[in-house]
Amino acid sequence: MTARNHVNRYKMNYIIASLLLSACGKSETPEPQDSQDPAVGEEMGACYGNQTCNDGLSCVNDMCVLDDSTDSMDMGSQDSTQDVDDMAAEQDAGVDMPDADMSMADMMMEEDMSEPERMRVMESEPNGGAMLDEVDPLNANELGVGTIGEASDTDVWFVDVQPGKFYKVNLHIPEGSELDAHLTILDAGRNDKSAGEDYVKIAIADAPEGDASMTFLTMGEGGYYMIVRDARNVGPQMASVGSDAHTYELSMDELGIQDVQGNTLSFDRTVITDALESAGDIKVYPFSANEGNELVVDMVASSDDMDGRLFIYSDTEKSWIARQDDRTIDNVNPLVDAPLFASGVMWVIVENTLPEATALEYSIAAELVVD
Ligand SMILES: [Ca+2]
Ligand SMILES: [Ca+2]
Ligand SMILES: [Ca+2]
Repeated sequence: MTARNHVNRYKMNYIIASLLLSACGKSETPEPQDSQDPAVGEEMGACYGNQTCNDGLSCVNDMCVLDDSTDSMDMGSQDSTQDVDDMAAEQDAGVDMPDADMSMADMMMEEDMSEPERMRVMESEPNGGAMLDEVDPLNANELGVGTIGEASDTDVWFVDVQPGKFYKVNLHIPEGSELDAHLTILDAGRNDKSAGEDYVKIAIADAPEGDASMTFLTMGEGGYYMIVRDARNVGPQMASVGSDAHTYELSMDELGIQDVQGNTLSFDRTVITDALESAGDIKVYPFSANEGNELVVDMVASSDDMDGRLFIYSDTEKSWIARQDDRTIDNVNPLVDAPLFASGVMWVIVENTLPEATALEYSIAAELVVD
């Protein structure tokens, strides 16, 4: 290994270590509040102002009810009545049969057929992210297949994506795999800065032997790294886990904004409640504004289980123009209070930075001062 290799590997490990610290940091928050009856957008709750509900629900007579058309999401074979075009296109695009010249071909046929079929891309080690040639490229319609082969193994995949798109990334643990899923997504370096200085988010297994998944908004240029590790190899104890049996499959699907849109936010300081559906989920609140307008967004988690983070994304700038994580050293709830330096369509993005969080309700209020 070359000296530069060492340096770069050190750098990546440093990035991983520091982002881990930031993600597992402070957790003091205001007193927990009890949640009320079904919130707007939830099952049996009222519809949003635009007559929509949360995923899996339909707005009927201004009440959100279970939508049986969501079954179609499981299979790519159905002509849906109101399915998202993007989703259908994504699934069509994924129906590429790989060449049958691999020994994996037979295994593929025995895989869970409820997943849309994708081109399988096998990792090529070392794939440790230390240099460009140690990163495996992955496209949105492909399935990255790899193994945490030894305790020191870190697998880094690179996705080159356009800004302003929502992706759900899934680190799938195949049946029989011994991997304890741990997934990190970070920017691959932008604006002459190191990887991970702009954006980092971590997801862990959603259940014992479960997958790790998260949704994120692509911002800026340069693409993203997706880092796969075994959770037992992460953290201070740095256990030594890895073998041919620590297998995984990594995929990403583009979502439409309707898949991630939150309850209606009125930008007049009205406090609304909302919730992320999982620790790695995001919620998006669209609005329009002009340069020089003053934006305030105040988000408070309902319990200290959740640690919120805010981004203000500008469609004009194709990147975030304001962000906030912890409002004070003792309060991890984010508060954006800033003049905007862009005009046009923008999104307030709510995220959670604690991958183990399960209570994901929060209140949010915003104000746009046009003066
Ligand atoms: Ca590997
Ligand atoms: Ca590797
Ligand atoms: Ca925070």
